[in-house]
Amino acid sequence: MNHEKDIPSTPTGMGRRNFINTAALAGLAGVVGCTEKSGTTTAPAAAPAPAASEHAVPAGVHPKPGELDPYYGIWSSGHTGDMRILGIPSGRELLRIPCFVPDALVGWGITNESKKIMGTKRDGSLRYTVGDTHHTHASYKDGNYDGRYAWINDKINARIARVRLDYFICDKITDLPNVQGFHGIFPDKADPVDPKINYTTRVFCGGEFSIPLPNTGKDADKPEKYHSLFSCVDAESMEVRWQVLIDGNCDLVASSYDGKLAATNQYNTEMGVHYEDMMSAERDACLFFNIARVEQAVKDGKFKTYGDSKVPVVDGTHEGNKDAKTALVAYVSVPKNPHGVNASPDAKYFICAGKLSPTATVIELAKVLDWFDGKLEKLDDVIVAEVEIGLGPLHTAFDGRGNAYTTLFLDSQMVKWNIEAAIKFHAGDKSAKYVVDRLDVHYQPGHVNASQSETRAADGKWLAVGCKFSKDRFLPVGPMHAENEQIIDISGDKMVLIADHPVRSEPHDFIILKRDLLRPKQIYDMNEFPLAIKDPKESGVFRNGKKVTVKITSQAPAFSLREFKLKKGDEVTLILTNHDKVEDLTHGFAIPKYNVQFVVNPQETASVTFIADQPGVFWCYCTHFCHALHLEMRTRMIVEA
Ligand code: K7E
Ligand code: CUA
Ligand code: CA
Repeated sequence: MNHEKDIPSTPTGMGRRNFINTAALAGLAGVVGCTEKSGTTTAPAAAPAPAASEHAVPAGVHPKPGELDPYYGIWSSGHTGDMRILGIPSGRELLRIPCFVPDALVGWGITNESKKIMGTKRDGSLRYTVGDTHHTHASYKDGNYDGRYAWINDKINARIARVRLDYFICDKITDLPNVQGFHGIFPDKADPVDPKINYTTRVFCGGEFSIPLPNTGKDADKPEKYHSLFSCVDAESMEVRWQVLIDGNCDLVASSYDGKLAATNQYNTEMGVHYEDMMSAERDACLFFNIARVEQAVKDGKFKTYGDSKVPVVDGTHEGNKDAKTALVAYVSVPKNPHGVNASPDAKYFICAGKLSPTATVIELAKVLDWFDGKLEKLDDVIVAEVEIGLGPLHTAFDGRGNAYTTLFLDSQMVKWNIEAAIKFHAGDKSAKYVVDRLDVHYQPGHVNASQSETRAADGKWLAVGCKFSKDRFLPVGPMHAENEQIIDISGDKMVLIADHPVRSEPHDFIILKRDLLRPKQIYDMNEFPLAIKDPKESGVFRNGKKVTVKITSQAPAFSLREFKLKKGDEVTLILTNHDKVEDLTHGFAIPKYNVQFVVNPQETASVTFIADQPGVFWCYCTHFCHALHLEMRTRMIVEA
């Protein structure tokens, strides 16, 4: 396996050969471990010398059969509109939670319950069948995840979905009024006023595309009418609490640990309509919202509304925020077209990744608060470092030991850099070596996150990198490739690439949290469902003119009704309650030719409504393998002509 002469060295000096050796060693580590344990002496002949790795590959990277991953990963899916749950570090995908887009496995978008969450038109059809999820974050308590909720954005239709992390289901979807291109999302971590509230009560949402407000089609050519809104959604009610009208646009969003500040990066301070215009200025901005002041302004009635929306909109424009002592928003100048903004786990800094500038900018939050209090004269002084890290910085993760890990899209690299050293360097100490390590990734990374990264409990064990291109890493499967998510061990000084995982396009953001922070429930509580059929004896066909209700229960391997009769033209609501109590004992319900398919998990109830427009005999069958008699688990729907 001597390919090194075909493989050019990368410009960084980190030879591809080195990389390949490290990866090969990682792949073989498990084998070596096993042979040692079992006492055999057959070491793999091709194993490179252990010296190729700076430190040992930790055990359990790929769990053995039956072993569990120590972390959950919560992933956005991109244009499939769902949320994905992974085990980390194995990268094994465990679940897809449909949110914005119908899902045939569970019947999302088919059942009445899911349609109600997704939203329907007058005729009962879904309002939208497409989505584009980018950013996902979970609720906090005391600066760490509390396992209640995760939220995820839909960029296309400006919707935010909440996922309950007890059942791993989407339970609410909210539209953001007057927003297009809803992109960044971040829950708050505390209340800025009430110190007793040390948990998430708000979710901040950035509107990326500026549109004429109100967007009636009359003002397309009036640039002064174009604005973006920064929105705050109530974590419990999921109602939009308020919005802030800003100049420029919103991209990514971050929140401070004390609850006092939220931020959004903006790449289009130029208010350009074409990309050349959007990159014409040398600097753009990172905006800081003073949350307590925004909420006070809303209380004081200092807001407008737009169009049909009743949501209060306060003024966050340059014009309305000139005086620091009353300003709701601070516009901090940062280099050209920034992308990610991330909060360091020591609660001190926000890091802005430069994207079109090869820099990272470190902003000290205490100084931002000083500026709002009139104690810091020049807003520019909130920047405590602006240092070169490489080409195309996009997102940053943290290890809890003072280091930041930023994706370099153009360099196809991860760069590990030390925040305090960068601050020293920026202050004039040119001997401060802030770049600690660089590692080639494959290829062109976008999002990155480390285990527990954006919490006070950042533990610096694993880094996942979402590489937008996989090229030669996997078997070719036609023009579109899987993306390559890479797992990197960051527990030592050097980053060590451990594994590649193909993922279906295209996840953006993700978080990695310790598995004991979630407390998943194994079966549903039947009382959560108003339509639950509590006793199988309540099953039957109940007619009210043309409206018919069919009540069925399931218990392996049978449905409670062996058949049910309908008349052509009936409007049928079929309710199914699963009476099995064993975890994972899910049943499906499919009606041929009626476009009906859904599942009911243990103790769950779901319903569907349809018109019995095709006469005949239809074998409704269980779609989910549940029992030795799974294939026999059927009921006859008889529609009389
Ligand atoms: Cu989070 Cu991809 Cu929407 Cu950056 S964005 S990569
Ligand atoms: Cu019930 Cu298969
Ligand atoms: Ca710009």
